[in-house]
Parts: sequence; C-alpha cells; structure tokens
Amino acid sequence: MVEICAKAAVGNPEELGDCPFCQRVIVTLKEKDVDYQLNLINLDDKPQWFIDECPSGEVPAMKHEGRWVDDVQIIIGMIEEWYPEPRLATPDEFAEAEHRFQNLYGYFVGFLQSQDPNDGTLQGLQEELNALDEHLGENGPFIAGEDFTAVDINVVPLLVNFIVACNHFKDYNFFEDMPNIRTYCESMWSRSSITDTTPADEYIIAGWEQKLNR
Ligand SMILES: N[C@@H](CCC(=O)N[C@@H](CS)C(=O)NCC(=O)O)C(=O)O
Repeated sequence: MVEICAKAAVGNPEELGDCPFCQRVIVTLKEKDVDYQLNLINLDDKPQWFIDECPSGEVPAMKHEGRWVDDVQIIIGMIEEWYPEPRLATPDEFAEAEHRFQNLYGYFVGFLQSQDPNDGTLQGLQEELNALDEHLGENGPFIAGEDFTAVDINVVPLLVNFIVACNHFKDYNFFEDMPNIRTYCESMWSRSSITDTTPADEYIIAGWEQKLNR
C-alpha cells in the first residue's frame, strides 16, 4: 500500500483538486492497479501533521521509509521501479517528445497569467499545441505510438485542466484548431484512470481563480 498526499479542491476539501502533478501520480497508480491511501491536503489550511512531516508543503507527496518524497518526477520513477507491470515508462525514442510536451505546463500558465494579448504567450502556446497536434497525427493514437505511456499521463492532465481554464478565463478553445488533440482527449474519456481523477470544471476554475489572483 502506497500513501500519498494530493491537493484538495478549492472550496471542497473532500474532493480531489486541480493539481495536474497530483493527477499524474494517481493515474500512474491506477494504471498499475496499486492500492493507495490518499490524503487530500487543503493547501489553504494545511494540516499540522503535513506541515511537520513535509516541510516543503508541496503536493504531490509520497511516503517512503517514513519520509515524504515531494518531487513528481522522482515519485513517478519510484512507482515504476516498485511496480514494473504494466511498464509505463516512455520508450527512449520518444524522449524528446516527452521533454518537449511536458513543458506545455509553463506555456499554459504563461498564457493564463498574461495581461497583454500581444506579449507572445498565446502564440508560444499555439506553437507548442500545433507541434503536439502534428505529432499525434503522425504517431498516434498515443504520444508514444501504439501504447499509453508515462508521457500521456504527464500531458493529459495538463490538457484536461487547461482546456477548462483557457475557455473560462481567456475564451480560448484550443480544441477548435487541433483535431488530433481533440480526438486524443476524447479517447481519454473512456479511460477510467483519467475520468476518475479529473476534477469537476468548477474546481478547476476555482483553483485557477485563486492562483491568478495571488
Ligand atoms: N515540487 C513539486 C511542485 C508541484 C506543485 O507545484 N504543487 C503545488 C500544487 S499544484 C503545490 O504543492 N503548491 C504548494 C502550495 O500551494 O502551498 C513537483 O513535484 O514538481
């Protein structure tokens, strides 16, 4: 049994919140059918035990030998090592794609935070989404070809969170011009590891409202 901490929804500490990194950890555990104990952490009112045991105060976190590991990349690596079946590590030939598309997070955040429509953040984001769309068109159905792998588990939580946030805060629907991304995301809705861990739109919006107003 693995013990993890993940972000609780803003406004509802009983539900999983809008942290794509936390979603990535939980999807990995679900895909590998690993039992886990989930501690939902209200980041606005962190429990004292969490502050004491996990000084960075960041989620996701996973317990290992009495300590909390709080780096998502390391957590994913440990899960892959402890539970090798089914193998989810992205094949080496797609390492470059993995590296590129995990950076989508920064492009999305830059765009959402931007106050100036001409500062290039939208253009930068569109270039990256176009690259993903083309990549999926050439390599699909998944980012690494025939198999659902870690790079999908990294990118899908970004897409499902940010489609809602971009629509709501910027009136930008990136599905409109990206047919392969749309098909890809639609195929994810039949995957229970994704649907079970995707927060309701209201929690995604509440989470981003808070981050954008900080
Ligand atoms: N160290 C983390 C960072 C992940 C992260 O940014 N988590 C946010 C939630 S989405 C967090 O815990 N923020 C702390 C806070 O808001 O107090 C990683 O694995 O990359």
